[in-house]
Amino acid sequence: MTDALVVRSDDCLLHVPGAEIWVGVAIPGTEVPERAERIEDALVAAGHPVVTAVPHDDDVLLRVHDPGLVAHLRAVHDRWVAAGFPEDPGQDRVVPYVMPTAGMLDGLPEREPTAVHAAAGRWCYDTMTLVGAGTWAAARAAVDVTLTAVDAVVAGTPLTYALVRPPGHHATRSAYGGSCYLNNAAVAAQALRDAGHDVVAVVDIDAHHGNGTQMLFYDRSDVAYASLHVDPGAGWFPHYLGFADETGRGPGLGATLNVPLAEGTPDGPWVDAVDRIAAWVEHSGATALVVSLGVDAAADDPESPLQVTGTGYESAGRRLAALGLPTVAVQEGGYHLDTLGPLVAATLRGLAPSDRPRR
Ligand code: SP5
Ligand code: ZN
Repeated sequence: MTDALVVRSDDCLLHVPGAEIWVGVAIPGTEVPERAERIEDALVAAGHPVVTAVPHDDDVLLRVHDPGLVAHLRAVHDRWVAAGFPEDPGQDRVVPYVMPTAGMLDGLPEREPTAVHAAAGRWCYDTMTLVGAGTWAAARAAVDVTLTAVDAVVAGTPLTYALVRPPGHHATRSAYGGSCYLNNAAVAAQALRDAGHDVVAVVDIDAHHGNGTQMLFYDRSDVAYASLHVDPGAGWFPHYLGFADETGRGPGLGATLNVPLAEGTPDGPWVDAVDRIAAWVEHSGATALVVSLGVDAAADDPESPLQVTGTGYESAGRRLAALGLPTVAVQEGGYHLDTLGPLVAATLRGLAPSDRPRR
């Protein structure tokens, strides 16, 4: 049995969300550094080989994201501090207050506000995703972890796992949100394309729809995106995207698949949805696979109403492993600290190459 190669970085611990502003109220952040520590502990205990990320330049990152978003994230906390916001009004993290929605601008260009309290809303779409002192370093380190995991797969390792945080699948080309700043899975897909894979599939098993990844590739036929997730129409983040009738656009028509699931969905129908997605990927022509591996569909998870168990996650891994594709798994959500490590381990067990049929 070939265990997944785990790639990690100490710098991924530097982002401390502190709080999320939800319906105007500050609640404790859920996407905490201890998540990564718990996952690493579980994977070390399971015997996975572990390596530390190697620095990579901004090349792939700047083709996935608007350079303006990248520049903003790099600088905005320093600007916030320089403007005195930690002392007055007493907020040490960047929080938006005006976001220039399409309804506000009505087609006029988005300007770049000089005032940082205005600029804070220019590149984000929610109030849940605060920027603190270590946010940029952690998000950028997650990209290095992801690209190191891609490199290993390109060099012939069949399965690698990028142990990253903050997660990425809600980050769009030009906006962060949903606890995500830079889209790690999209970076992986683009890097695999650049390495010569003509079609790459991204399968997103996080409990939430990966709206960022979907829209980054919505017009493209070379990256196929499929997701199963709790029905956004039932009141779950990201609310506005992830519906079954979103199937791609223009040249990308047919290269997006959404399987929204009812609240309370347990292992049986959840794994059936993974099966349906695996069959779709098989017909996509993909020669490499990125798995957006969120474990927040778990029964104990506080952030979703799905009821998946470790057995379900291992089965999902096995179904995807049967595709026989070189695979980069990238960590997304998962917030129940006592179970998320074992859930990731179970998924990687299922994904392990020894479980793949010989062809
Ligand atoms: C990567 C990932 O899993 N992001 C998911 C972010 C979803 N956050 C939405 C939070 C909605 C409000 N939750 C507060 C519950 C208060 N009881
Ligand atoms: Zn999630």
